[in-house]
Amino acid sequence: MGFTIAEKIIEKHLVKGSLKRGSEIALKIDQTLTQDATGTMAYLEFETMDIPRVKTELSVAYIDHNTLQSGFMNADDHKFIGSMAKKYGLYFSRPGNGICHQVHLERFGKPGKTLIGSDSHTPTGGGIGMLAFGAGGLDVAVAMGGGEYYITMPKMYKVNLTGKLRPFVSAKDVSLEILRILSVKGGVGAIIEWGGDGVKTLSVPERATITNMGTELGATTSIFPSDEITKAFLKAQGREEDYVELCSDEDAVYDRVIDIDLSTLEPMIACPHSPDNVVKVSEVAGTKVDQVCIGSCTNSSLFDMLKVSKILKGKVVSEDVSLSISPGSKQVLSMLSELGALTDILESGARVLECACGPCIGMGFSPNSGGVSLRTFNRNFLGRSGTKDGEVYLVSPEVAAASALAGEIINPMTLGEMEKIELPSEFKINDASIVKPLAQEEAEKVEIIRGPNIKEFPKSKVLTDEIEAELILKTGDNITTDHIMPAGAKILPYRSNIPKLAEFCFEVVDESFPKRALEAKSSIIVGGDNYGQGSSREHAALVPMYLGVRAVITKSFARIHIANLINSGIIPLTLENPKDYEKLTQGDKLKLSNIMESLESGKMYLENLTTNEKITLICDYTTRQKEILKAGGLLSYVSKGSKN
Ligand code: MIC
Ligand code: SF4
Repeated sequence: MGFTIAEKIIEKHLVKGSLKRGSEIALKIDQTLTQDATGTMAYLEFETMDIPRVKTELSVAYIDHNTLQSGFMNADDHKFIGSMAKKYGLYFSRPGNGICHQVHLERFGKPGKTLIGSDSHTPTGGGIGMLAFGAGGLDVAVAMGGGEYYITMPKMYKVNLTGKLRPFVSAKDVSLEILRILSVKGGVGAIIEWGGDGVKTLSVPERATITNMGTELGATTSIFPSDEITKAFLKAQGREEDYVELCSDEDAVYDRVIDIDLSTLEPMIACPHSPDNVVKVSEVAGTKVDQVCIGSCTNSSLFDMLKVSKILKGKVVSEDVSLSISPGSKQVLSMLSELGALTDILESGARVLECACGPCIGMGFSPNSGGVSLRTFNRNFLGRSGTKDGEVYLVSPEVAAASALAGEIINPMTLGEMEKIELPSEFKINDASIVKPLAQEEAEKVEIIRGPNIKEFPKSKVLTDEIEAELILKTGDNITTDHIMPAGAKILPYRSNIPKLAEFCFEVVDESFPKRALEAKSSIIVGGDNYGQGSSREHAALVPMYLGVRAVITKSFARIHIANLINSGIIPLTLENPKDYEKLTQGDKLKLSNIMESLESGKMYLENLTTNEKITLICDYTTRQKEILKAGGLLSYVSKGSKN
């Protein structure tokens, strides 16, 4: 039996387990990345492991999320992370250098290598044939210390591309089309490999847009072959020596194959408030627009920005629209400037923001009340923009730029000719904003800078054999980590201050949650399907743990979130019969008993003390996960000296 691309990389990095799909495997990790919103916590966790220097081939700490410095908090975190990078042998990408995924692709990613990052869009690296996973900060900290990364060996899906995209149709439309087909949970438990003849028509930035948004499918990761196009990209980045060819075997076995003919696609749009709420742009054309935002790790490459500048050139943005442009990296911005495209963008009346996540994570540029915002981003979850009643749509750069000019949603295919964009054969390389790791001797002398916003890591409780607790919150399906632990300019500065952050937990769902949870002391949350989808933020587990949540019971979980719950010592349980969801009401008194024995048997019984009903729950964990839960979380498990 032949191998898929992912299986080839997994085989080379396998430390434990086998390629049997559905079984637990441990992988050696070559590279790690962190960003600042998850990084502070990841480095606090790394510190407790007492390891003098990172053991990976390469680890990079990026500052790209919390760049609005309104108050000392974010600046404190930047200093902390910078000093950690110096002390422990990491590269440090300074604020302004760009979004982690874009910069990593340009300067560090290598085909055939493994990468984990404390950000769910780390699979962007799959655009150049990396096997790249989003993970919780603690998993990244463990990998920096040389520990393996544990996942369930995924199923393998293949998307077979044929044809070629027409002008004004772009990679983003491919991502939206696959979301329309599969939905936000259609990729759970799978690696999505993109293949077929159509792949040869897609540049690296286009491939990276597609692997980036594979995260929205819930996929474990996404990957493209590494071919001549990858080689040309690496050469243009002055890194031709990093190229290796990678393709799947003819007889590789896939669990599912989906065909997409690129030539038949047309511009697509994800309507509020979910990335899979996809229709054709032509179906909502004419909708008035208040704001347009172009950028984010999905669509901020030079290729995207050049397309935008061509559409804007010589025209003026509608007077009713505010247009923001955030180039993905310093390299992109300075090349736009050299090529004169920045002038075309500025002359159109666009507001150029710094090279960072910005509006994508609610770091400024929130829309007006009830405003319609068209964004080239990857997520449009309720409230994520910072305006609770904002109507956020996800589109390609072409749709965004054309609609910004028109003041309403338009299908750019109606614009006529699109000038062809060629990617340069050489990118402008200037790594001045990347601080290199210090030699060991120098590194040892570095003092860690810790501002007052950096609080101690919260301690989890050792697991008890019985938990009696209140059902403190019952939610519906597809609850995102943005619901559980919202982000945005007001809240993100407290990512290293769990007690303060806790005040905002579930803010968009139920403002009274933090107070009620603290009063209850011990509580249980009940959720529907795909609970915890979206980001990798471990804060969505750490904060509930701090507030006394002992277990979360759902119909199903998203991959990274379930790992984060276990790492935080919260028991994730699934209903054996999803209909039992109806037997649970917020406020019920619940009891879990014989927990230790149940962990072994894989089934746990829940008594609803309020209704006297009994419900069967599944707790089908690996031996390692059981040990982590018993220890009260990964940190206690690791510090107990257990092997990882
Ligand atoms: C996001 O897009 O939601 C984030 C902000 O990048 C998160 C990480 C975080 O919450 O810090 C992600 O995608 O993992
Ligand atoms: Fe940053 Fe947005 Fe990408 Fe998250 S999705 S890494 S916030 S640009």
